[in-house]
Amino acid sequence: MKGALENIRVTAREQLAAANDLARLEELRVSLLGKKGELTAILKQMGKLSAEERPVIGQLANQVRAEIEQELADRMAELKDAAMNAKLEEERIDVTMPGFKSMIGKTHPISLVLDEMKDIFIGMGFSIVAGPEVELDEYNFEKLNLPKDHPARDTQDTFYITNNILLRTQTSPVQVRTMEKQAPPIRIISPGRVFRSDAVDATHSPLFHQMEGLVVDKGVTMADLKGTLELFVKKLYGEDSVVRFRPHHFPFTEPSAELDVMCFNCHGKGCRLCKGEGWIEILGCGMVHPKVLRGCGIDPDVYSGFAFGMGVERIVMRKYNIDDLRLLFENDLRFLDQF
Ligand code: 2NM
Repeated sequence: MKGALENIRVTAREQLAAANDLARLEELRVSLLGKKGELTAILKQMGKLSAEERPVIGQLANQVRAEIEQELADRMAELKDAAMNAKLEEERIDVTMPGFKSMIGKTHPISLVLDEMKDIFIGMGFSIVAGPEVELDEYNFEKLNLPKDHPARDTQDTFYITNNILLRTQTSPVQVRTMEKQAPPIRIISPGRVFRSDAVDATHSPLFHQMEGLVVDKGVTMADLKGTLELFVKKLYGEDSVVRFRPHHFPFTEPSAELDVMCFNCHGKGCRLCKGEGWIEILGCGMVHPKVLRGCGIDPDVYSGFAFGMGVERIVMRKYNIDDLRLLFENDLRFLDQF
């Protein structure tokens, strides 16, 4: 029995040294130390030994077992080390190689300006409201005091889907829907995409962005309109901006006006930027027409309101000195990467 144990000790050592991978090591562990292994088989026969022999053989068996376990662990560590070294060698990195430039996304300039504009109105207590881009004629025109025969409805400008379904040409239908749903006080802005059947050129696109706003409450006056919009322009273009309100006409507001800001380039003298005007038009606005309020279920004898609307792209182009609208829609990364 002693001989058998010595034999196991020697052959185990040889086998372990020859094992070249972890699978083979596991095989050896089972065959050497497992329940059906050689060592166990010997220990099972211990009962046959005499009382003097038993502790001697038992001690030797334990020693052999401990040795095999140790050698198994050592060999396993060696193999893992070797595997790691091989992996490191294989994955060796040449730190002198030129790197790859990672492309990091940017916020689109239209979104940058929209975010800035939204923040200004949120700061004044406005909420942001969205609405459908596919609209009913009723909401896009009829309820805004633009009856079927109105010249401003020129069919050439509108993408009709059916006789009474169209792509919204302005975000005003969002204001109409809000007035119908919500009792005053109302203080909202509606930024979003609008659609007009225009040929693409440096200043026209069939899809562009608008931001409109609406305030309805008891006792809202033209003074509220002027104060709110002047504050907006000063936040957007700087505290030293000079604005003027110029009479205008919209079917959905009465009275109506356009807001101009004094040209920041020539300070009113007239230059290329303002096309010799000295002033740059920023937005349209006015007191919501009583017919529009009534049509939305709001009593114009109790409530009044002001509304405004502006094109976002024109503000973006002025802010970043972009002379061709198409640059904003082509998504050329060389252009977009500059913002
Ligand atoms: C503008 C100019 C003036 C406007 C009016 C309304 C509504 F629904 F309240 F009647 N929404 N937006 C409005 C007024 C829009 O855009 C140049």
